Amino acid sequence: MSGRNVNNLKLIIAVVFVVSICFLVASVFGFNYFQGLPEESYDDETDDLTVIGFSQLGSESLWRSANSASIQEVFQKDNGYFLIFNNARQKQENQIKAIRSFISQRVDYIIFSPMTEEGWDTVLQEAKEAGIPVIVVDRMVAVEDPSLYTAWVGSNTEEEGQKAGRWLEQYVEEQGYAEEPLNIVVLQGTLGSTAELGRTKGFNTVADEHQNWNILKQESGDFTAALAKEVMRSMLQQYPDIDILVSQNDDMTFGALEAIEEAGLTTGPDGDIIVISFDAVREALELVESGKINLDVECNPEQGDFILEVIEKLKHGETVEKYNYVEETVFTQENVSEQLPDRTY
Ligand code: GYE
Repeated sequence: MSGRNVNNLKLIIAVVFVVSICFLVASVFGFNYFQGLPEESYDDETDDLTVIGFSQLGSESLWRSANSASIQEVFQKDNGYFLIFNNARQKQENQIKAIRSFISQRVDYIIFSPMTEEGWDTVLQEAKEAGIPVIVVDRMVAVEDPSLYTAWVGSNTEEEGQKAGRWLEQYVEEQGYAEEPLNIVVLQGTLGSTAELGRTKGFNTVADEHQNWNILKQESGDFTAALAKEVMRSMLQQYPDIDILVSQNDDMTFGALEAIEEAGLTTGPDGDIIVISFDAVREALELVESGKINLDVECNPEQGDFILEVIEKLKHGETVEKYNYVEETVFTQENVSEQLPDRTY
């Protein structure tokens, strides 16, 4: 054998050795990390605990962070639970992967907040066949067979959209320009998500009753401040005469307000543009109080206790309601100050 071949052979042996060590380490610590599966796993210690796999769709908004925190807070070890949390980072394929890994880990319950409504039939069928109850939270799934999930906990987003429309109706009436042409732009959330579909439908139902409400444009800002700022900027260039902005979440409102200010315009009860927002997180409520946002339609992210109640009932063999709506209200300058001291998110 030539010296060169001997060196190549040594190199190959070294590579095989290093790769084997990696696999050994992987098998000791579990393959999850290497497969991009949930960061946390569980073992024999969890024998007495109820194991929950929770697939959260992402972390696009303040609302979402509050929602994750609310669920993480209730499913704790001292409460009898072990929670495997997976953040899908805004990708449905990651959610499907996470749910499959929960099934293969044989969790007791699966909780998941679906990114958009379509495309869940197959994976939910797999969960059903494995005998694992699924609790859908926040957004809905559009599946052919509703028995693919046990219960749903969330907000009535269509009603939220309607509340926005009814408030606007009353407000323009009080201001004395109910009969004048009103130019409206809408920043929509992630297209195809329940929050976008519901809020769009609910608001449009009211808008359709008014011939003088001109919806100039509806465009998605994907529930994020950054994209909404860009979209708002181009809407302002395209339509110099916007009277009303309907922004389907607070984060998009923050971005849009920056674009509006940069265009030299003002917002709120004393401003150029009426602003309607959704979610009612603390930072946005402060802007309601200071007069930059006219109306914030509340969407309650604190779903943890409701989900706990559903799972506790299921654990005790009780029947549960299929659809569970959380309570919500609306905020304007008139009532916001009472709420602010108690707002934790
Ligand atoms: O309004 C928004 C979030 O699905 C209700 O998703 C939820 C929405 C919420 O990113 O801020």
